[in-house]
Amino acid sequence: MNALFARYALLPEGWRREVLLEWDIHGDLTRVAAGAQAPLKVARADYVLPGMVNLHSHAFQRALGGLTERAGDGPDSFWTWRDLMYRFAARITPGQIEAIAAQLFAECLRHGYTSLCEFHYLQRDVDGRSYARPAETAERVAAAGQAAGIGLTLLPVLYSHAGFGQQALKPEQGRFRTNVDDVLGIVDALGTLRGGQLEVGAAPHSLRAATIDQIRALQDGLPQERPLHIHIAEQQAEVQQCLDAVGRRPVEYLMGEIALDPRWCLVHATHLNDGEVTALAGSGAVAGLCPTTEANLGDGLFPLEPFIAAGGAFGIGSDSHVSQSPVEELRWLEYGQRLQHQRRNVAVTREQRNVGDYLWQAALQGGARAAGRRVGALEAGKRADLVVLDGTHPNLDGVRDDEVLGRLVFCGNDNLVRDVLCGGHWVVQGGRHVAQDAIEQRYRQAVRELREG
Ligand code: NGQ
Ligand code: ZN
Repeated sequence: MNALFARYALLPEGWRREVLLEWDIHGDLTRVAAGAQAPLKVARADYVLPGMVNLHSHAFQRALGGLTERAGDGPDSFWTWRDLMYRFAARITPGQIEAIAAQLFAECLRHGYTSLCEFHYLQRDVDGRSYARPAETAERVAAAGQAAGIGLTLLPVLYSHAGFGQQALKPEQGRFRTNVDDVLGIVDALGTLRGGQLEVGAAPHSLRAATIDQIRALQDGLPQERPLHIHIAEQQAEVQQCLDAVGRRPVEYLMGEIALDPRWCLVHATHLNDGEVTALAGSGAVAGLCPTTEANLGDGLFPLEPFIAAGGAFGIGSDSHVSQSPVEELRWLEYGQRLQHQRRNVAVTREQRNVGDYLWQAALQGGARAAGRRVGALEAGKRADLVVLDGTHPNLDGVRDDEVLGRLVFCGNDNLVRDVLCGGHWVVQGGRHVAQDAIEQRYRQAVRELREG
């Protein structure tokens, strides 16, 4: 039977007791009733959360995680990391992309993500030529999504230049090269895959890699309501290059030229002045925050407190996948602010004083908007995406509903996710992904090939 009875469940209005959840064969929730009677023969759970949205991913980078942590001769930076990443991206095959992505998606599910937005730019063959099917590698990511059972938003990337002023691509960027027509062609080719578990948007890589005219053409050519993502203002050097090129800061420049709305997600948006904070928050666009990668790459800290005060929408992403856990992203998001301001309990509002509850709900709302899919809340009409926590773990033993997310986000390192339902299917049971053995085997094989090749 497609139902679950939760002692406590996090609904849009907050924690509720005795919640009966039902879903249909399409994977949509049909009924969410609090204060219900437990029907006979319906599975029971102690604590149930809506599955989290991972709004920013480059899946292939999962296999590079932890291998760039050795100092070079000069000072290491985002830009020296990027050279290592390019070298890694140069040889990877479509089959390896699929194997790595499936492993990543299974790990994400095991840690409580049920949706993921793939910012997909590795689209050409190793020699820079188009594959016979230009959507080849994107289709591989979609296949991996299906194998793991995660909900996907595929974002084929527009990548035409190496830097501001339409600089020619470097040879090592040859596999990323696309123009607006290429991207719209790939979006079109992926159209047949759209459905409950998959949406297709598009993403200009950055203001470095795409011009404003191209971004406008992409926005105009993409079907209405589809999500648009862009990397922006991640590094101080990028802000300076933008100022030098056009006399305006990246977010200021983008917002001055393109009408941003809730279909947009600005990934990182780390370096903002006060005016940009207010303007971005007011636009309804989502700030795509990736705290573990931003820390790993030495980006800086997002101005979270004024952005929340201005009513801004944000979500979390794991980007380069040094972490596959929403707990770690949310923990670092809050801890970065505490370290910076030398205060506690920063990510709250006047109405919501509970940091864990605020962060989980806010990241769900922003993440759902960025994904452009019916996700992010336990309510009828949304996807049946939920996480059952291990109520027998000592950290959750006897805790009240308003203590659950404090314990989950801010205490310990055990993975408290026991079971995960995604699109109406149980994809994680007892802490294991249902296809874990096969997915891991293919991943190990792919990594072995890459290391030996
Ligand atoms: C990326 N990653 O596209 O993988 C980027 C680095 C760039 C992050 N921004 C490359 N974390 O921005 O040029
Ligand atoms: Zn990125």
